[in-house]
Amino acid sequence: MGFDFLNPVLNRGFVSVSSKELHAHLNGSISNHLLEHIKANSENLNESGNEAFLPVDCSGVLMNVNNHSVEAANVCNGKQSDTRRSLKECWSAFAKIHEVITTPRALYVATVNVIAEFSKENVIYLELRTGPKKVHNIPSKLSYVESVVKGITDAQKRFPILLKLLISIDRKKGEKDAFETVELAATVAAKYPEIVVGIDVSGDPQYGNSIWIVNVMKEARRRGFKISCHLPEIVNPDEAIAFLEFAPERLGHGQFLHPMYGGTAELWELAKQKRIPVEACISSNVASGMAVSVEDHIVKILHQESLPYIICTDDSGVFGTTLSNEYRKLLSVVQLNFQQIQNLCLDAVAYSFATEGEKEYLNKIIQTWWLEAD
Ligand code: 6MZ
Repeated sequence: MGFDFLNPVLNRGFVSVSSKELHAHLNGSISNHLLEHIKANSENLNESGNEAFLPVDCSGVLMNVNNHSVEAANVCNGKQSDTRRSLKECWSAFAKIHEVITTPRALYVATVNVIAEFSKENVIYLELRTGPKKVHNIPSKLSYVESVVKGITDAQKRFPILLKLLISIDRKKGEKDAFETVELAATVAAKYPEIVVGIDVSGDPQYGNSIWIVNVMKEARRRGFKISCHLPEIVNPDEAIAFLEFAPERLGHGQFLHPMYGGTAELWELAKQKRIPVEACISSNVASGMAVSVEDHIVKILHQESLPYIICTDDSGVFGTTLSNEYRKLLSVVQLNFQQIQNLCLDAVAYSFATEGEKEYLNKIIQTWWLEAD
């Protein structure tokens, strides 16, 4: 695969430290601004030839690292402010978004613009994840995924960003639906092997017991998928142990791994032994009450214990955040020097679901940037 499409990034002269996003739910990443646009234009969006890309104003988001200052304005298309929502309120926020994204065109427009927003923030590698839905005018789950893939393919041509898709299993929908989702993912991956690379296990953690989820993950792995699995967002050490024993490639959240936050000593020992990279979503976890404050977020302990983690947004639209903002929060509780920030960026590449060739290239870009910035 050629990487010429990333050249414009090299010429920007500025670099965001937050250049890779590995945990972003598509619908949860839709900003208010974008959702309002789609709502207001729902009729027109069905017309072909309608301009799908909205102008994205991310002024101030780029970080100037030439003077080693790591600051970013927290402004990106309606994502100005951190939004607090209880976990329960999160699910109704997703439901409200799902009520708007009800046509293949709306889904396509949402996909390209979510990507545009990440790209404008200098994200050069993005793994989006989404759960296939058959709703209103989206006739099948296959057509849902195909609209997303079309959005990804078109955005890939337009923006200097390498894109992958993870298909989400919604645990609330149960075992049968989960196995069907893996089957669907395999069908789409056969057609778009460079894009559809993984399975995400997410959804409301109050539903479903762990055993069937482990079996579904086994099947996904057998089919050749990489797996990112949300650890329960409620205290549930038994389930977390079952997930860690299975050892997905990455874990979502992980606040309750440590005994200080509700985990057991056994669970924490297992986490240290397995060393599975944790997708740390600081704003999301604080907003939804999983972590009391940024100071109390598990990422601080992961860092102290030299355990692997990646900084991610989760649902940048729903929680009103950006990836730069997440890095800024990390830096407010963890002392990192210039080299350590670069290492975090390189770690994110290592833990990504990109191919070895793509990882090599992304690493080269990052090293060139930081060399020039140093
Ligand atoms: C668990 C989450 C989540 O798939 O419609 N989702 N699942 N924990 C979270 N932390 C807050 N954030 C998002 O994106 C929205 C869906 O992703 C999952 C939920 O199932 C939510 O409905 P898509 O693109």
